[in-house]
Amino acid sequence: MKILHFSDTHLGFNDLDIINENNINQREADFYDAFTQVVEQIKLIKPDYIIHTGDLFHRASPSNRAITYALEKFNEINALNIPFILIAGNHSTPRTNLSSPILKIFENFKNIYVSYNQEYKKIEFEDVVFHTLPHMNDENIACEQINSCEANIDENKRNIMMMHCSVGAWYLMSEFGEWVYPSNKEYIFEKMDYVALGHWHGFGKVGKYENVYYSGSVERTSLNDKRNSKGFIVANIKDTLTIDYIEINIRTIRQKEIDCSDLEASIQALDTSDCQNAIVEVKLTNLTPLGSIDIQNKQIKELFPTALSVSIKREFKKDITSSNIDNLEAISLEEYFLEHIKESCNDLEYERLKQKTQELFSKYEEVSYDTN
Ligand SMILES: [Mn+2]
Repeated sequence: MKILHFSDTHLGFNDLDIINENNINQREADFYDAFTQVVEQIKLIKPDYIIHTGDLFHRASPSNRAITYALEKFNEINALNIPFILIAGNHSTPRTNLSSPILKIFENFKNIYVSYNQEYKKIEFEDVVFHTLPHMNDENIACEQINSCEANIDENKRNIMMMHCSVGAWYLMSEFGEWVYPSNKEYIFEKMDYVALGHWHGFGKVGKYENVYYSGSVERTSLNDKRNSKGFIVANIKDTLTIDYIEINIRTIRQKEIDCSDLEASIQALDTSDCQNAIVEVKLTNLTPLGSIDIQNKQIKELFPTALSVSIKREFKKDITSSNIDNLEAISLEEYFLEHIKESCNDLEYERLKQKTQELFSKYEEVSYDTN
């Protein structure tokens, strides 16, 4: 039995304020592209079942575009005649009982089975039972629901558990309303053929369990997520379980460093060949306060003309204590300017210009004082 497991597709997510040629936020389009790649792979792999372990949409009330896109793709999946089972994650679960869960829109598709009611739901086929535990806002209710799950294990069929949670404290995402699976219930995992997890955005096996996996997200919802590998799982359940992780192509993120103690050499040595269309993060290191003023972000960005975006972080020299940075604030524009001409001319010329500068600056101060 071949089960294709993917998760955390976060349709509708957007970031970076970059609009593409179709007038769509480029990062939002990246998420649609990642989802499309999985659907194309589903058509090739033709698994027996498809499962999605939550956070289909980024928000509980997605945009029209995200909903329209999802309906188009779900139509394609539905036409394959492969059962597709989905559970709600924390992002697609309303926080109050007043709003209607978005996954309800898939109720009328013939081959799509959704679980979103904050309770255990058994989805059963001839040879397999999917024990679905969607995101639950209330931990006490969640415990009872886990008990129902255990009570429904069918010895004569394959048993697959589907959840959107952190197993232990290791897989928390620092988000609102995360559900931590109680560790005293982990023994249930051993009674399952496969435990499919969502919520954690990296692919991986959970602890000592050979049958418990996060498929990871299909794109990064935060630039703190530096993973360049995203994809999905094909779980083959025969006498033993085999797990194949299949990568998709996603927007790359690159981290570069420019050592400002020798700016020119460092720029010269910079390899930008892997930055095409990438999200680039540049760290300027060994900066001095005055040196930092001289380096403009624009100048650094121009080093990566083919990147999608460039963000710059400035890191000051380690031996410069905060008091030196305080000094920077204390340096007036006048002093800074004088320092600059001192570097560029001889002493005699400096004295002459110094006088002139001080004259001009005092005049400027008078003017700005008057306008106040
Ligand atoms: Mn997620």
